[in-house]
Amino acid sequence: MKNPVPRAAAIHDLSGFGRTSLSVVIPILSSMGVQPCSLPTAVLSTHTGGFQNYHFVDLTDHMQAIVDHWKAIGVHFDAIYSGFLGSPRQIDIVEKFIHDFANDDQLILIDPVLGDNGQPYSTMGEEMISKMRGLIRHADVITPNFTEAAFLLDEPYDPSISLGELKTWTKRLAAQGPAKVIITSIPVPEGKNVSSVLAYNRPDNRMWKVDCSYIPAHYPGTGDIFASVVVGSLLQGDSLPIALDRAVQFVSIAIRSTFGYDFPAREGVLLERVLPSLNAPVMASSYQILE
Ligand code: PXL
Repeated sequence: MKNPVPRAAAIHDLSGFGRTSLSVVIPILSSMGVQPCSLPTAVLSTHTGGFQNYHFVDLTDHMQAIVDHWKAIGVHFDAIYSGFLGSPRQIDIVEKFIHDFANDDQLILIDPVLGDNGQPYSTMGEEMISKMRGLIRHADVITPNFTEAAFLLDEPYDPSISLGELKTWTKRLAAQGPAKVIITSIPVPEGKNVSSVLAYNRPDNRMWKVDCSYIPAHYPGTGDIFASVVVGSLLQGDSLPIALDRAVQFVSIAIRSTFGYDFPAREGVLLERVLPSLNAPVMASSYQILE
């Protein structure tokens, strides 16, 4: 039986304070008319970016039991969406999840969270990077940032990379399995305060780029927000360049709505202020066609 609204398995941690992971994934998917089903990887008092002494409960040992129950009651997913994973064993569980719940006409988006600004996150060693290379083979869509794309391809992190070289990166990543590759946070050396996002669709060999004006503030969770909007948009039937546009515009408006306030960036963007804009029709589009 077809689900009355699209249903997505959301495999992320739950950080209670600070707007990252399930705390942003659930409201965004719900706002976009997608039912989120959480498979939590861990529960934390706060996310790890900018907070000390957070309490962390690893749920790795409980994940398979949750999955087994879902299997027993015959849950059908229209999408499988994973983000921050805490250990190589969790990557194995996600891989098995995809194998067990795969069906035709399903969206599998893997956000290969590994690092940023040329550096791996503290929990991401060589083994995590190598296991993530295996996991993305099972995805339809991946959303690495520029740093993660370099790690996945075993390329040096070079912010002065040319657009031509980046285009080959998207194709090399797509050759590993995913039909759609979106690389975010690409530095634009000649443009001050801009970064860009590149998307490639392997089946028809087309590529798009969106430039974003950069605000000098870093808010944790914007990668999770970006990927969640892409999931919602694709499940609504949008094309890849429109999904890209909607995700870039939503992250930009969320950051701009937040920047004027004087409060700690570690608390994340003021998602509650901008969430209703996800229900607005697509009014403006800024993607450029590259190929
Ligand atoms: O993707 C952001 C994120 C997710 N989960 C945890 C984090 C962060 C960012 O800091 O710490 C636990």
